[in-house]
Amino acid sequence: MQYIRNVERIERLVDKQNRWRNETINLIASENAMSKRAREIMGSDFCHRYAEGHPGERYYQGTELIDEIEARIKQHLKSLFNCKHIDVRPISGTIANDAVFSRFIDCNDIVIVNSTSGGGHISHHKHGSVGKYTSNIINFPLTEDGYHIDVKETINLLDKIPVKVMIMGKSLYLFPDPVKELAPVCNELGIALIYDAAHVLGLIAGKVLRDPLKDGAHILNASTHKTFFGSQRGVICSNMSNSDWAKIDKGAFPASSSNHHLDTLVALAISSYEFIVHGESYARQVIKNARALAKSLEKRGFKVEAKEFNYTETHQIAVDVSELGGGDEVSRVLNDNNIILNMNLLPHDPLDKVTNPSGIRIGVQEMTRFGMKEKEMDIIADLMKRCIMDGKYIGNEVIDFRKKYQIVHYSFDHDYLELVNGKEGIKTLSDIIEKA
Ligand code: DSN
Repeated sequence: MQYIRNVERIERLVDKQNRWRNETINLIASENAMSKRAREIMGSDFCHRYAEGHPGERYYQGTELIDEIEARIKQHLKSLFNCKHIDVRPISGTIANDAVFSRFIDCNDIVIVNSTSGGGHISHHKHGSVGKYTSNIINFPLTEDGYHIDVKETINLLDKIPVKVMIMGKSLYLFPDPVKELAPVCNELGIALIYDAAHVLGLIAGKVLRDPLKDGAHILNASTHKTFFGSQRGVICSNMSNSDWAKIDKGAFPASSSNHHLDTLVALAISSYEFIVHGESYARQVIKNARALAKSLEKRGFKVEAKEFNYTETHQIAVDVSELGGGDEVSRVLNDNNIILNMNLLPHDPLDKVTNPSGIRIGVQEMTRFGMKEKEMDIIADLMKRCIMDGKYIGNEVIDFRKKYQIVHYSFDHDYLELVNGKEGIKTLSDIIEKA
């Protein structure tokens, strides 16, 4: 009986999470929400199954149906991401990174990356994936503002130091890295240029950011659930020769995973078709919302970073809250008021401030997907101001506000709603689902 009580406790916690997160304003920059249609397909029989290898060349029987799904999604994502090769098997962005790094970085190779306070992802550093292969990791020189790679200084550095691999892309990601400017230098010096587009895959595919592969990156890795609004997985894309790609193929399987979690692959397929239909208008709204939120926060007295560059070219903005208690305190207070985001090192922070950095990082992609626009960004800025600057409890206001934004837009759920809007007997999402 004791175990039944434990099971019930787990079920209650999951139920509480489902209800609570539907009542919050989620501004975590690395997350997003899937449509009901994509989410509900998870938990199918595929969640029990294995399918090592490639469609049509598996090591198991019983894979005919996943073969068709995987082959279809690869074909459509190749045209969406405009690439010759794609691997959809990595089960996360970090696994995608590891699949590639394990093939391109040899012991003692010199690798150049974005520093931690410059926004670099943990997998690019000594305690993450890169650190498994080499300890020779150097940082890109940054311009004075801290949000851009200094191209001239980087070229000087590359002239002096025999770098083998360049890793661009980052987690605090306000502006894209300069692929077009540095790719010719990499080609001349034989440096492999890997672009980690985990945060911005949806903005690249949505055509609001330049395409790093088109600009000369040799490989693009990404996760599929940040600005791209799929299930939690990873992808690797490239236009390299078949023989170079064969190395990466082995990096994905068997070097970094065996089975590749087929139930989330099926959900990714649904989300990808939603992206193919709606991705460009979604991506445009994400950028408008990020800039609108930056301006609204600035107007209310927050120190929003990178004002001189119009704040951002992505889904993210960064705010210096060092005079408001620091990133740790501000993010906790907001959490207690149902606004969820994370503390973040800012480029000029020393590394020992990692547990209470100067900044908070804000991403607008999930709230955009729930149908919010510039007007709603202004309301969010006002809630944040009253909470952090005036010390008011605004948690219940957040719950009331969020009640109006429950349908995932840029999705087939929303298309269906539009289609039946006003039809007799259909008033709520449940009515629609029942009648569908
Ligand atoms: N650490 C995550 C982020 O929030 O950017 C990505 O893995």
